[in-house]
Amino acid sequence: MLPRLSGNATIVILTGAGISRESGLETFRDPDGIWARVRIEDVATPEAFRRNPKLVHEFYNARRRGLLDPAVQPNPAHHALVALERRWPGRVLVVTQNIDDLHDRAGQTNLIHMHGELLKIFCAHCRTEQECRGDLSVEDICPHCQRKGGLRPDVVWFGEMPYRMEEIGEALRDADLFLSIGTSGNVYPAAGFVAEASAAGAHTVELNLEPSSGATLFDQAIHGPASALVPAFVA
Ligand code: BV8
Repeated sequence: MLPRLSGNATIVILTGAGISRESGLETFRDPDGIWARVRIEDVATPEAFRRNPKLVHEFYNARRRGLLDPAVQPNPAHHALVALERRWPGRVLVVTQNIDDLHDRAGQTNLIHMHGELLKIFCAHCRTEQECRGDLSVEDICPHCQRKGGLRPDVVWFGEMPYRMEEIGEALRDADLFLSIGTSGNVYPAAGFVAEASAAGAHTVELNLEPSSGATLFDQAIHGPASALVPAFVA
């Protein structure tokens, strides 16, 4: 159950791959996760894309196809966060590290995709963004600048700056409650949000299958599957 908060309290929620696991998407650092079968340095850095764009496209094309599988749908954890946003008189901001669109599909409106979105691409030459629901290849030509080889997934790779950090920082400074859901707490700057929210006086809670790397930094930690924990916690 939510802790006692004033009616106009600000709630900031960080989500990670664990919230989408029960929707059928893989996590990264679990024993059966993505980084157990591919190396970060091969597929999720700007250098990897320069070295072998074909391999990087194949990696994201497969994940895009997986996301668009009709069996992959928002689960009760995504829906519970939407219900919270709709009923809460104060501000609810969801900051997701996930590049899937399951929060969007569930109906979350106050949402920041800090690591980008799998169903968007941009041209590295002219920066034009567009939606993408099919496969991408090194042969594709940007419809805006007509140049070849620049189209890339609109995701934040290691070594790149996550999106909308200023807005996130402001929200963390205003937060009365900070919830971290389904993240192992290994990737910065997101892994540092709990300390920022704590320093600003927020009550901090982790909801995760198991204790994360930063579990001891939270005021409260509850462990179990997100589809059960989140609806119960935000009820
Ligand atoms: C930056 C691309 C600055 C998109 C991803 C040394 C020290 C400190 C920092 C660094 C350092 N060396 C490098 C850095 C910085 C680096 C970093 O943090 N590295 C780490 C590995 C040490 N960070 C960056 O590079 C970031 N940028 O710092 O910019 C800068 C400054 C100046 C100039 C330029 C730049 C960029 C980070 C973005 C990386 N992009 N991927 C994609 O392909 O998806 S990271 C990848 O990890 C995903 O995006 C993912 O979102 C992110 C976090 O993972 P999690 O979501 O936590 O997933 P994980 O599998 O780890 O955990 C899942 C959890 O769920 C588990 O705990 C599990 O128990 C739980 N779970 C499972 N099932 C369930 C469940 N929980 C509940 N219910 C269930 N059913």
